[in-house]
Amino acid sequence: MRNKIVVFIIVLIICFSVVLHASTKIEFIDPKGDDKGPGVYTYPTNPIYVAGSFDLTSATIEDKGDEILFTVKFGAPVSFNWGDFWDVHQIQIYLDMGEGGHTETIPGTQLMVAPENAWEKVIFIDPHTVPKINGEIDLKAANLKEDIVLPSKIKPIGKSLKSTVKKADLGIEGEVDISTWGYGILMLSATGFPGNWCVLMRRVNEYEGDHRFGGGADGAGDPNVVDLFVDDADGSEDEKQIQYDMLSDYESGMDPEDTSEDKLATIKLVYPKK
Ligand SMILES: [Ca+2]
Ligand SMILES: [Ca+2]
Ligand SMILES: [Ca+2]
Repeated sequence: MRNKIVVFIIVLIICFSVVLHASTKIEFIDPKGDDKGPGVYTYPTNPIYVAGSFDLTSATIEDKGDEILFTVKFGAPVSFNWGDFWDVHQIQIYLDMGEGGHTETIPGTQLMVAPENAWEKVIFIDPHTVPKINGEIDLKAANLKEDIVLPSKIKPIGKSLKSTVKKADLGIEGEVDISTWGYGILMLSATGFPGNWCVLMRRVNEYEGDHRFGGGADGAGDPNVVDLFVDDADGSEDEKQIQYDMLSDYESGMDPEDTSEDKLATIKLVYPKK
């Protein structure tokens, strides 16, 4: 009888810890209508860039045991006209998982991360094939290659992209508390014909074009990021201005191949626990 009670208690503890473990879920919210980078970016004019496509609305990060599920939502449904897997979105999720890390971002993003938020891994969510993505990383971001992580599975559905990432691919062994990490979730646009130094992201120019965002610079100093989560990521209206201020603090020359006059903007990541 006593043994049965002990077994019962052990089973209870296991069930309870599984429930606790599976319940680690983080939610971020972003205000609507701030899909204009530093406040002045405009969409490309081609109708494939549907209004709201790049407007982040929310994100959840769920600990699923051996995997982490990242769900990023935005203001218009994903479309499937020309991309290998979907059309226009590229999402990068920078993770500050501990001391130290990188402050530069994937080439072509044209941002820095604040040193106190330096990142260990970035999840790269892009509609091109894995060989194409890896080829671009080898060519343009070899120094970051081991810290750029591709999801094991991506599901484009409705107004969202759901990406499954193996913990092993993040270098994690054993227990981890994902609510202690910092998150930099950026919305860009993907292109199969990027600039020489850009890893598959679409560039922002001074004036918008068929497939170019407008409101930035023709040089390389302006961030090619249309929206991101900032501050507490609770979706309050003041987060729009915080984003605009962060992303507008750049200087750019006129020549995209000459970066000597450029000063990149610096972003801060979002932390669930403060
Ligand atoms: Ca938004
Ligand atoms: Ca770090
Ligand atoms: Ca935002």
